[in-house]
Amino acid sequence: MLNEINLAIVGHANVGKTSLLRTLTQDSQFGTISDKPGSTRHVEAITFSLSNNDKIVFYDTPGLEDSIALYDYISRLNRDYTKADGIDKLNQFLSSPESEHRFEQEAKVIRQLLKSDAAIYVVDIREPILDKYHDELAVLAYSDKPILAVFNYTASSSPYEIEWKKLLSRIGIHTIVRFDAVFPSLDGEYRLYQSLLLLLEPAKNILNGWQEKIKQQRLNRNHRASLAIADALIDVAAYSELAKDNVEDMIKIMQDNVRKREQQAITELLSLYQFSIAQQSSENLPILRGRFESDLFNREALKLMGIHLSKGMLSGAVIGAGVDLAVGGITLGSAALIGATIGGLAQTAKHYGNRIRNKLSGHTKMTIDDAIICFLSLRLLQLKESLNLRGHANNMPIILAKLDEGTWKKGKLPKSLQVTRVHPSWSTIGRYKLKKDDANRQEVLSNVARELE
Ligand SMILES: Nc1nc2c(ncn2[C@@H]2O[C@H](COP(=O)(O)OP(=O)(O)OP(=O)(O)O)[C@@H](O)[C@H]2O)c(=O)[nH]1
Ligand SMILES: [Mg+2]
Repeated sequence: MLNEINLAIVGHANVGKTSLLRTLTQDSQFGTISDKPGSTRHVEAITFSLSNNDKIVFYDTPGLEDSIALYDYISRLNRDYTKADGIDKLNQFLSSPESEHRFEQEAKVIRQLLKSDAAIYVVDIREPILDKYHDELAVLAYSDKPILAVFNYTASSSPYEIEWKKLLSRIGIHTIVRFDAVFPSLDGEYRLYQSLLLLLEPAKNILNGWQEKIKQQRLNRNHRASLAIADALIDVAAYSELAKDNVEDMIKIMQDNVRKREQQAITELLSLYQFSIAQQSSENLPILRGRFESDLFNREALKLMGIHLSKGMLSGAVIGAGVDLAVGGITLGSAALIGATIGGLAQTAKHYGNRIRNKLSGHTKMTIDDAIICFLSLRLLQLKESLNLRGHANNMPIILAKLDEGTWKKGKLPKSLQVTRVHPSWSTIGRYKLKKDDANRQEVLSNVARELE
């Protein structure tokens, strides 16, 4: 049994080799990707250590460009030596002068291929079969290495797919997998490694170990993301300020603090999933430069998300003993308000502030409305779900996943979060110093995270 496998990713220029590696290694920072050929100039390795010292090493290689001339050149080398097999021909090529000049890039690929256990040949199936592909495959086949063909750009169908299969089969490549580097299907990765297993039976343990590692990485990341979201929700739910004379100013301060906390959670999620914030740069999409486009306190956005608004938030009026400062998304703690609520309260926060600010005692607690916290949780959950499904070669702006999160849409906090309301010291925002290691907070944190999953 092997305890290390080396896999070379090869193919024509600009077909998505580096993109494929980003997705397989779940690393959006790996290598250089661009829509122009020649992005990868050198062989670049990425190594993963598995348990029991097993290792899997992927090698990204420069794209093959001038394959017609290369094939021609190799065919003309040492024609007298008629018994030369494919590997001899490649070795002759590597010791020939042009391997350091005209075919310097191609030589890097072939050198790496000969040192590897197998190759993954990436095909852009939108391309018709051209002579250059024939020739490049003929050269690669000289290496006598097991080759798995990966059909990229399979998110939409291509009329050339059958032709590609025929061509590959004539070269002796019969193991083919459809795997879109940017929009991988859910089982794509599994099929890819199963196919690789067929070619590399001695590396079975390593490939299984690697698949298990990826699976664990996914689960672990999903869990850490849930904890990050739960942490933000607890911070916001436990957050309170005292209403004094300046109710409207206080609302603004509280809103701002909560917005900042949301931003912190977004940044944590993006970095946990190894996506860079700078990538999110397009206009008119929900996530804009790493932040949500619509404001957390925008009532229309809340409605669009389908959250049931509390009556207070709908009308901005008094409910029972509590008063919702509707537009602000802030609630006055109901207990504190007994005695302070009066009939005929105005409909808006502004009015509310004017009319009764003098009647509020200096100890009235202001907290963030349930509906806002539900909205926050839905936004962060959607982001998490999108990141869970997102290929690491995808450098387009994040489009939020659709969720069917009944509990949160009801606009009422689930039980696991309700308890935080009476623990202002559990919030990192506002008046109190957080007791980070508070065992009760930790317990609630895992409960909330579980509920999120
Ligand atoms: N939509 C879509 N775009 C892709 C896919 N694969 C790659 N791309 C895009 O195609 C372009 C080229 O991708 P790269 O990964 O740089 O290709 P490469 O084969 O490494 O290119 P070289 O290093 O120049 O040989 C980039 O703009 C990618 O975003 C895919 O499956 N779907
Ligand atoms: Mg590349």
